[in-house]
Formats: sequence, C-alpha cells, structure tokens
Amino acid sequence: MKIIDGKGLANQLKDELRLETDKLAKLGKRRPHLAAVLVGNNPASESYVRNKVRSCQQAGFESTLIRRPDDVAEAELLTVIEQLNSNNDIDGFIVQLPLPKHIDEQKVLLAINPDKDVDGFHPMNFGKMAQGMDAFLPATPYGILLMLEHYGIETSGKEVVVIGRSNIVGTPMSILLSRKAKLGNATVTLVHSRTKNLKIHTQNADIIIAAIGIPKFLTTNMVKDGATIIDVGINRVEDATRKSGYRLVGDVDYDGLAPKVEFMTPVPGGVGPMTVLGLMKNTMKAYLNN
Ligand code: BQF
Repeated sequence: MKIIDGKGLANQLKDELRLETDKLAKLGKRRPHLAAVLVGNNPASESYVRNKVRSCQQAGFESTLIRRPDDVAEAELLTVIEQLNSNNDIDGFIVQLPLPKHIDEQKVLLAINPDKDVDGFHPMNFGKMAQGMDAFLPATPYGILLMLEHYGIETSGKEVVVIGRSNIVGTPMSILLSRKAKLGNATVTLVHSRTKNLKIHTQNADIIIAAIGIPKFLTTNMVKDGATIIDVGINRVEDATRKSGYRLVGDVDYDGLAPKVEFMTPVPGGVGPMTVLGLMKNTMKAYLNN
C-alpha cells in the first residue's frame, strides 16, 4: 500500500504559494488576504480556523479572524459579511461552519459575494462548477483532485464510488469526477444512507471516496483488491490515553484495508491538510482575479 501524504503535499504546495507571494511583495504589491468569521467557540471549529490562520502564515498571506459570540444575531452576522464584501483589502473570506441553530446557513452563504467566496459554497460557484465554468471549487474536492493528480492516479474510465451526499464534499466531488475534464471522465456512483446494499457498489469501485462521517464505516470486505481509498472522515473519538482526551478516526478501517489497497489517505494527515490547501489556492485565485 502506498500512503497518500496529504500533509506533505499540502506543505509542498504552500511553499510554492510562498515563493509566489514573496515575489509579489518584492515587486511592492500587497499580499493575498483571507478573512475568517468564527461564531462561538466550538473546539473543532477553533482548531480548523487555527489551521487556516497558520497556513496563511506559511503561504505568506495576510489573515484576519473575526469573532462573534454564540448568540450573535443573524442580522449582525449579515452586516459583518456586507463589510467583508465591500472591503477591498480582503480578497476572500469564509464563514466557519457549522453555525449556531438560530442562524439560517443558506441565508448567510447567499450573502457572500461570489467573487470572494473562497469556500466555493455560494450557489453561483456551485452552478459554475457543475457546468465546467471557471469557479472557486469547494476546498475538500479541490484538495482531493490535487492529490489524485500529484500521485498520478488516473480517473478516466474508472469506477468511482462516493459515499455521502453533502453539499460541501460528496455532491460536488461526484460532479467533478464525472465531468469531461483531465481529472474527471470517471463513472461515478453516489451512495448514501438510503442506498440498498451499499457493498455491491463499493466492491466494484476502483476509487472510493468516503465522506459519510461514521468512524471506520468502510471495512475490508467492502473493497476490492488494489483499490484507491480517499478518507474524508474526521471523527473525534474519546481516547483517555491522549492529553486532548480524543483522537481523530477516519470513515475507513485503515489497518484492515492497508494490506489490500494500492493507495490510501491517512487520518490525520490526509485529506484534512489538502482541504486547507484548497482554500489557500482559492484565495490566491481571488487575489489574481482582482
Ligand atoms: C489533518 C471540517 C467537518 C466540518 C467542518 C488537517 C483539518 C482537519 C484535519 C482542517 C474541516 C476538516 C475543516 C487535518 C478544515 C478539514 O491533519 O488530518 C486540517 O482544518 N479542516 C473545516 O474548516 O470545517 C469542517 C470538517
């Protein structure tokens, strides 16, 4: 089994961004600038936003973190978004998800200027993506495409099974891989919680992208020899032996599958770092579009 080193690849690609931004700075130009809006203090969200701020430093970007309390009014959050939309110093921004239940997530995403929507969650970007137009790709599918490309994993004509149909991973991933494009041309099956006999589909797959959010959901008996496994799951499970009190477990039984598959992403250090890298690439794209 070959490990797909997402962390190493993300670091390499961030170093390449750094060379680009240092060159811009030497020419007297400003650096790309990403802003993040964090509502409340959910520990997982805190850690994701920290990763993004640190990645900005690595890539030589400016970053700004805007915090609001858990009980922020929806109207105030929309005002923050309006200010970011019209602030010419900000190339792109994200609103860290999930949001508290009293806030309408769709309303918030629709308020983001699509030209600054570096998460690619606005329906304008989603629609453009689905039609093969130039757009900000959602960060996780984008990062996965870059991994497949860098490891020379062919998708054309392959059977791909995507497990999970979320707006931010499963659905866009299935669209991108089925498109007529260099990193596409696959025969894609999207399976989900209502799929009958899911194993029938996964056993036939050359590439499986697991994004269902259930620890170790994909087991050895569900996979054919020599398949490629992309594990999007980041599940926190209790672990008293860690000082944090938890560890991260993917959607895949990594140890069981290791002897059987050709390529696999680890958790942590696989898709997660490439997701953040996708966001950095989108921010650079927003900067260059201005
Ligand atoms: C790693 C995310 C679910 C819901 C909202 C590196 C990240 C995670 C893991 C990270 C994620 C997941 C992010 C690792 C951002 C990926 O080493 O394995 C980085 O920061 N992510 C997010 O912003 O929102 C989420 C998952």
